[in-house]
Amino acid sequence: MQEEVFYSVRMRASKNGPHEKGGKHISGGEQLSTYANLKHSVNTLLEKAISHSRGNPDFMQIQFEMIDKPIKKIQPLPMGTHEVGSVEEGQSVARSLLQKAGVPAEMIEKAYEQVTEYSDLRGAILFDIRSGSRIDDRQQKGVRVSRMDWLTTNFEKWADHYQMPRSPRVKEALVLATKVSTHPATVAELCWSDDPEYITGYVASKQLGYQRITKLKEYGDERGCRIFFVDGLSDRHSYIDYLEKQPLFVQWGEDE
Ligand code: WAQ
Ligand code: MG
Ligand code: MG
Ligand code: MG
Repeated sequence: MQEEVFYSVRMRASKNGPHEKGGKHISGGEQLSTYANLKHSVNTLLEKAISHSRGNPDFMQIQFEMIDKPIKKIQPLPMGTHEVGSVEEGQSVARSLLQKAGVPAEMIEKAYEQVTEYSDLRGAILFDIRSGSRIDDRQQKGVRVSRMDWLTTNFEKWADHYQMPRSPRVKEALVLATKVSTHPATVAELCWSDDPEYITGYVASKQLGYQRITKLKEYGDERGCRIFFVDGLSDRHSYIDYLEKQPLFVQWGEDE
């Protein structure tokens, strides 16, 4: 696989104009594809954008570019699921997991105070656990993690083994969480979807793994959240460069 040439394929879609002109974010997606598979990749992303629960986009862009670096392979984070009965219970589980991962309690509260302000980005925000402030300079865009994927056959083996749905959403979230948590400056991640029908979210970190929480918002709510809690970030630019540019495949087990 390492000798094969791969392409990064990215999609973003919005409504009421493009994102940079104030349009509402509908959907984004990123894949790694061989040349032979590009048509399929582009189609998958097109399909994702035009049949989205956040609405029909009136702007969409799909691009691909060849990757000129070796692609790293890493094991998926271990996974756990917390069944909760209410948003309040779910959010309290999330807070205690973040604390376990090493985010000080007062910094968790500071981040939550800012959550609604950042709920309609198409990327993630970087939150510094020392200063208690957002440290990326991406405003309404946020930082979009890219150049990562998980071969479908290997993901489906993982899903069957853990009795998880073979869902692209779970695959994409676990790929992203695995990539983000692998960087030593990442303390933890907090995420829930901006899709109105999807209420399960997670807290992830290198030591805790990927901890799913079955209810982090109410049905119908289009406010999502993606925060990377970071510490000791002397070089913010190389961190963002890792998130956006380091190509990486998640691979479970030993097999190809
Ligand atoms: N890089 C950075 N931020 C992203 C990316 C990305 N590649 N993709 C999405 N986001 C941000 C963006 O602000 C979205 O609005 C927000 O995250 C939510 O994205 O185990 O579906 O794709 O059952 O709607 C987690 C639980 C599901 C899955 C998360 O997020 C499971 C989800 P969505
Ligand atoms: Mg999306
Ligand atoms: Mg997604
Ligand atoms: Mg979404």
